[in-house]
Amino acid sequence: MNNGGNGNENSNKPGTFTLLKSVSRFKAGGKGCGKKVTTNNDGNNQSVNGSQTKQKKKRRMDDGKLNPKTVEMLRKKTKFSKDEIEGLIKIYRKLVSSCQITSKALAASSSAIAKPHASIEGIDRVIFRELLHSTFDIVTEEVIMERIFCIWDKAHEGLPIRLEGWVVGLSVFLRGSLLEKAAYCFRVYDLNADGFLTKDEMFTLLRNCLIKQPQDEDPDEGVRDLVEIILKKFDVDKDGKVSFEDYTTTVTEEPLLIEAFGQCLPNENATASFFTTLLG
Ligand SMILES: [Ca+2]
Ligand SMILES: [Ca+2]
Repeated sequence: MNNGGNGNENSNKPGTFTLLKSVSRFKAGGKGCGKKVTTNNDGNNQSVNGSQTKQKKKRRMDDGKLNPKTVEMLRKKTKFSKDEIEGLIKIYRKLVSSCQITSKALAASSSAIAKPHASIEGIDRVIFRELLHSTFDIVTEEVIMERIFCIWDKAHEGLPIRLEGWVVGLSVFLRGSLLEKAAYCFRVYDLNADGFLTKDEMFTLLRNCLIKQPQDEDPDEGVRDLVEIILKKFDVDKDGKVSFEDYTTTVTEEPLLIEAFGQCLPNENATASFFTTLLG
């Protein structure tokens, strides 16, 4: 006997996902949040102007105020301007509140996946991955998507992404030097985080990148060949695996190889339109 659950299953994705189509939607939600940080709808954002902060309640970030110290701390740690950081904090808050809505919706529709980290404030895996996909055009292997989420926030690996991790991660993702980006990509690819990319890991990462012909006797053969070719390219010290040094040496010589094991960085267009929206 099927009881009540049916209604939910038709719409198995919570409606909040449509919120994530693009960052402009987030911005649209808080019209006027852009640059002009004057008094607005809730009268919440004045603090950035400095003067009106009499009642310093030391509230947490999600109460609407942008703590100038936090903004300044993030500005020092990243390659973003003050305006950009303020915009990123606002997006963070929107994402976090989407996460809360989503976990409630999930809880209502299927109790199995429901409980994740409801108590930890941060951007959860579902929302983050949706953002990577829809805002940054990352179309990549499931395993890479998962790794990007897991390593994004160094201080909270695998947990919902906190504000600092969000902004610092984006700084590398969007504005990192070649070496910073290489360090990030390498962490993504190093599936077991032991400091080396092994043939097995490469195989997992590259497994689906060749189109398999139905008539192929051993469809994995092509992938194994590819792994050998790429290994040869990267394995500078010839020990059969790729260390971070091997990887950076190779990437420094040929920057295009930085994403040889799968896409984990945004392309230029996606980056440009993200900034346009951010400051728009
Ligand atoms: Ca490894
Ligand atoms: Ca090596």
